[in-house]
Amino acid sequence: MNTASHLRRGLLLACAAAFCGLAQPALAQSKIPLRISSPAVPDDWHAKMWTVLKDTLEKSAPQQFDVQINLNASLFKQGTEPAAMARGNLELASISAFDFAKLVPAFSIFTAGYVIRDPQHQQKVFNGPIGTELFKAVSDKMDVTVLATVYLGTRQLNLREVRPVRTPADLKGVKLRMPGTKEWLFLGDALGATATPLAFSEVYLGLKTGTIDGQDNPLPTARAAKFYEVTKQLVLTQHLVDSLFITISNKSWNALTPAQKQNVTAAAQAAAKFNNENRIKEESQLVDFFRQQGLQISTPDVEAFRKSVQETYARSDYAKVWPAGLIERINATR
Ligand code: KDO
Repeated sequence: MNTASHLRRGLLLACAAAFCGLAQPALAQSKIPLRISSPAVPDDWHAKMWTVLKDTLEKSAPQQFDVQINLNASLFKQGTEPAAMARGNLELASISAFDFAKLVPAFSIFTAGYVIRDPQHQQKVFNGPIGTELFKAVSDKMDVTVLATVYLGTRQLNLREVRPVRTPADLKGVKLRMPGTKEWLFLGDALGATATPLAFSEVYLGLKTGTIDGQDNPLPTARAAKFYEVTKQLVLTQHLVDSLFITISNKSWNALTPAQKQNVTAAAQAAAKFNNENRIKEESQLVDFFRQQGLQISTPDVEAFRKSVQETYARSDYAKVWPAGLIERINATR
């Protein structure tokens, strides 16, 4: 090699190195951000599921996404996630039926107690034609796409002091904490209690200090958030088979390639599956755990609760906007 070609080669190598140097951060920057916000505590299954989503996506689409998991409502307050997504400040979240119902009134059917029977029924309803129709309305009105249905668990009552509870009348005057929207408060009142709004992150302290008399949540959440440390009774009302929906903003969704859409959907579904399987398994074991923690376990007259709650909803304005025949179709889904 003569001196000139030596020089040329050196120059080329130097340019390549410089290009690589520039290309490296550019590549990092070009990763698609997927910011997640959840009020869940880190030890709960629907918090851990986000790591499953992140890992699954990293395997199927290496280096393409920058998944950022924010728990404990550290990024956005509980219930404000849909607005953050609409503003373009958040890409992914697990949204509840209660938050969908604010803009898609038909969704309030799933905020009513004793509508969904169990986790299997829930998956069949949302993975079938009813889910397709309602998720389309959610996409049209809220500009977000639902990717998977998460079983949050079956909500039970959890009281600070022991009291006899057989029917809704026994909850008269009980300050039952509910998340702070009218749909949630309606459910608390329908149970016979005095619904009191409070953010999830404040419930432990509220129970400890007595600003509230009780809270309702699925057992795995009561375990993960350590509510058993500050309560004395569990009342197994089974009043709501609760759902969360892994949802992505349409702005982010529409910017993905078909392959990326497939990968993100598969990762969301893997996350939901991880949550659902673990939560169902844990739910079946937790009554014993709470008993060991010293809580009194009460089995109320669930039929009395069901009847009273269903009648309250049937009389309400919510039922007026439920599409004709929807409750029958939900009931007939097997
Ligand atoms: C709660 O605040 O009781 C609730 O269970 C409501 C759910 O919709 C969901 O926001 C959940 O909290 C959080 O994910 C914390 O577990």
